[in-house]
Amino acid sequence: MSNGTWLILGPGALGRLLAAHLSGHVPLAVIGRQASEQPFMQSTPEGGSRIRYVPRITVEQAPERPRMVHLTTKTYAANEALEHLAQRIADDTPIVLWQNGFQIQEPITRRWRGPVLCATTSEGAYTVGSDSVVHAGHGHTYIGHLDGRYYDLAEHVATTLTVADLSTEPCHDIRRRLWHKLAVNAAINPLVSRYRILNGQLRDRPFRPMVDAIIDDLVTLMAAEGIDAPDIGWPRQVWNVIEATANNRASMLQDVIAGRPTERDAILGPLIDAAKRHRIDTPALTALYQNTPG
Ligand code: KPL
Repeated sequence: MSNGTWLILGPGALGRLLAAHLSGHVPLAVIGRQASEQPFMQSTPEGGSRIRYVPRITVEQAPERPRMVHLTTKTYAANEALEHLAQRIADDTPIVLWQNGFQIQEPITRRWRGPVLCATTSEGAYTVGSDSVVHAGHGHTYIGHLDGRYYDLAEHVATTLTVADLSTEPCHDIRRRLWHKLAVNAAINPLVSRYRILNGQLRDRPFRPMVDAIIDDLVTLMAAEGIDAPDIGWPRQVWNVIEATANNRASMLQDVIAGRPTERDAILGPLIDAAKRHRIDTPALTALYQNTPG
């Protein structure tokens, strides 16, 4: 495996989606628990499919000087995965964090010696078996540094991803965009995973008032945290996403069904912490946290 390679750490849905798209555009390898010769298969729900040969390696086989690392594990696995890889690669290697929520972005940005970019995406994808990914819905990705630094690098990554057919934009306000996604996820994911329903069912009783109560808490918290509301306001932002993803089985519901840990702490944790910091009472969010498996 040569230096200059783009490494994707975490062969879940997002990692496979990136690998399938970037293949042929940049030197690439996917790091997982086991090396494999098997190609990745990418398909769409309509039935189109393509096969991509991307080297699949273990951490031990990683080159010492990769061009960059895309960390695509779930939040709860991110620190351990990065620490393991850090023993192998140069400590100024650029990293792109693709995790939901706002739990690990700040600490990794502060402690890693090289540039750390954060990405937030609305691409929809899910895995099938150990080698396939279904690209369920086209979305858009934003990428940037928490303090607005390394814009050239963000531009380079965004251009490469866009050429590889994953529409991406560099931005100076990734912090705000991460909080926006976190807020929307907080209003949808814990409820649908608790009641095992599709996103669109939140529009019906008895769920609709539950979503509205969460939005009320989010409005107060976001204002206290200094996060600008979306142009269309919080309620419309949340309900628009529910409408647009009505037939989705949200990622947290997929985790619960598969018996995996959930992203509860990554999504609700920063909100509960902010509520404590600002001494704000958030009954709907607190109950949500207590009723969501970790
Ligand atoms: O991002 C999502 C997720 O499933 O994690 C939403 C927006 C809720 C779509 O399902």
